[in-house]
Amino acid sequence: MDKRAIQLIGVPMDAGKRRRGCLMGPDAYRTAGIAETFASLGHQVRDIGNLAPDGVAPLPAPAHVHAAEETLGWTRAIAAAAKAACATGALPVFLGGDHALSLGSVSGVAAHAARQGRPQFLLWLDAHADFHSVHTTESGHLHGTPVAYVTGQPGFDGFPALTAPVAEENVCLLGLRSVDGPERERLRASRIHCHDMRAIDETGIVPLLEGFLDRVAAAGGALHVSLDVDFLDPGIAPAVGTTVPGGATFREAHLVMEMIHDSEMITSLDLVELNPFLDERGRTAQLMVDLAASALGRQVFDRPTRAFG
Ligand code: HAR
Ligand code: MN
Ligand code: MN
Ligand code: MN
Repeated sequence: MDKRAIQLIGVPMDAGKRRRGCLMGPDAYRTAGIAETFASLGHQVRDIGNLAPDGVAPLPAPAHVHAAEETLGWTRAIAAAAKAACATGALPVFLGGDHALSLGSVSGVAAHAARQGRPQFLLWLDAHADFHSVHTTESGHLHGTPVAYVTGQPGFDGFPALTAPVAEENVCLLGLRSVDGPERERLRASRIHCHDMRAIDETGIVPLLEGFLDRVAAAGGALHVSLDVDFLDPGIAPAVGTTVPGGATFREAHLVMEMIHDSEMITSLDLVELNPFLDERGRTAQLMVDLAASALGRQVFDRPTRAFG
């Protein structure tokens, strides 16, 4: 991979759900040496520190929705930081924080891609589909909504109007094993590519991901990768509030990241849902940093760039 300018953007947010602790995520990644790790791969790293949410006026949301205004304030601040990072030519890495941060990161990077005339693609590595709207969520947890928001689904009144919705057919959800009823029906009616854990069991991860990366390459797209800790099996990644058994293994996860690296198409990355309060001696934070390193070029032997597209 070409050496890149990487911008680390700390997002200490907990607003996307009721259980607290993800706000410690950015410092856990720093403690695990994320900046030094990327620098050791030859990249130029700048850590801009932590963002804070914008102040906002009250938002019309159903009463059971948790921290709607705070989430909106974060969305604005994160989207602005995403656009500013992309404008410098850097590859932003968002250090979460819970998955509601992707309301801002993905909408921000997609606005930048649209200005460049490039289609935005989104790879969502997660046990969950995160395809609720403010009106369909039963838990009221907005970390379960960003895929719906960034693809322009209805039900986000009061949130920033999307300048560049991500086309449904450019979204790939990989690792699914916990999808709610309303999400399933809307996903079925959409053009989003969904690969559950059974698909991974049956064919392995390679053909599923290859098909997607081929489409990104053929379109000359920008590629945002959103890595939720709960994509991983809880046995290797305990530090998340929403563990679901049967997740990606250590090698499956690294292989995904290595293929992303070989495609040379990644333009932005989220590391989300790490809850250091639930970790065991930093092992989950360290694994997330190591996975990010695989996506950005760490490998035993160089391989030729894969002929995607
Ligand atoms: N679908 C459930 C809900 O909406 C759980 C969502 C959990 N989401 C995350 N991120 N942990 O994927 O409440
Ligand atoms: Mn998620
Ligand atoms: Mn999840
Ligand atoms: Mn598919």
